[in-house]
Amino acid sequence: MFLALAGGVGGAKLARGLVRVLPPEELLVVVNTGDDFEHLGLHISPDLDTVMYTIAECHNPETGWGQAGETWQFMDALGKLGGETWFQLGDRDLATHVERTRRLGTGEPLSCITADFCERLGIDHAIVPASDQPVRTWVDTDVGKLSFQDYFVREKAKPKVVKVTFDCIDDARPHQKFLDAIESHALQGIIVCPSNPFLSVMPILSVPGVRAALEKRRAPFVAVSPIVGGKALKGPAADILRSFDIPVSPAGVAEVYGDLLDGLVIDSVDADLAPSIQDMGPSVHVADTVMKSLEDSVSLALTARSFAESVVPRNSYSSAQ
Ligand code: FO1
Repeated sequence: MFLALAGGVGGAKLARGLVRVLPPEELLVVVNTGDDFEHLGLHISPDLDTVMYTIAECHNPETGWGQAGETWQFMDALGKLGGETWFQLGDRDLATHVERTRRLGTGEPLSCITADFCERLGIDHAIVPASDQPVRTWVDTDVGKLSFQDYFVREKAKPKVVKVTFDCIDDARPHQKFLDAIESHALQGIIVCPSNPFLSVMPILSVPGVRAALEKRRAPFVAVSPIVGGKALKGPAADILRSFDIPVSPAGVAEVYGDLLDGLVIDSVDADLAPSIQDMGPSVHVADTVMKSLEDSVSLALTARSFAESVVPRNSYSSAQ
C-alpha cells in the first residue's frame, strides 16, 4: 500500500491520479490542515476540501480550489452587508463549511466528518487529515506575523517570508491511520505530492511523532518536485525558497527534505540537475511532471508508484528489517 502526503492544488492533482491507479485498500491520502482557519464563524479546511473536490471531480478546474459551476449569491449578499469578501466562498462550497462547523461543534472529529463527506461525494479512497487536533500555519513576514490565509489570500503571498511556524502543533497527534500506514509492513512507498514543502508538507511532517515514525520507515519516502524550471507551478514555494537562500530548483527541494528523501521525481526540463541531486543522496527519476489534465495526473501517479517501488530507503533501519 502507498501513503500520499498532499496539500494544495498540486497535491490534489496527483492524488486525483493516484486514486485511479491504486485501489482503495492500497492508498491512504494524508492531507495538510495547516491552512485551516476560522473565518466568518466557520471552520474552513482548504486542503481537505481541495483534495476531496478534485478526487470527486467536482473541483473548479480554473482555480483548483472550490467547486465547479459555483454561484456567488452568498458572497454578493455578504459584500452588500459590509462583510469580509477577500476569501471567496461559493454557495456550494459554503455548505461544506457550514456543515463541517456544525458537526465539529458536536465534538465529531475532523477525520470522521471528512470520511462522511467523501462517502457522500462518491469517493471510495481514504482521505484523512494529518491530525484531528488543530495545526495552524503562521508566516512571519517583513510586514509582521500573518495567519496562513491572511498571508496567502488576503496579502496575495506578497510579503517576504522570514519564518514559517505551526501553532498549537505540540498538542497534535498524527491520525492513527497515518501512523499505522508508516509502520505497516505492507507499505511500499510514501509519495510526497508536488505541494509546497514549507506550507503544505512541513505542517504534516512536524506533527509530533511523524518524523520519528518516518525515521523507521520500511518503504521509501519519494517526492515529486513542485519546482519546475526554476518556478513553482502554483503558489509561493519559489519565493519562500528564495527568501531562505535555498536554490529555486528540485535540488532546493531535496535540501528542504534532507535525509528523509529517498527519491525525487523531477521534470524533464530539470534533467541536467539529476547527477548533482543524486550526489546529495536521493535517487532521481526524470519525467513530465506538469499536470494539466486527468491523463497527466494518472501518468504521473503511475510514474511515482513505479519509481517508489524501485527506490531503496536510505535509512539504516530498513536494511535491518
Ligand atoms: N485561494 C485564493 O487565492 N483566493 C480565495 O478567495 C480562496 C478561497 C478559497 C475558498 C475555499 C477553499 O477551500 C480554498 C480557497 N482558496 C482561495 C485556496 C486556499 O487559500 C488554499 O489554502 C490554497 O489553495 C493553498 O492550499
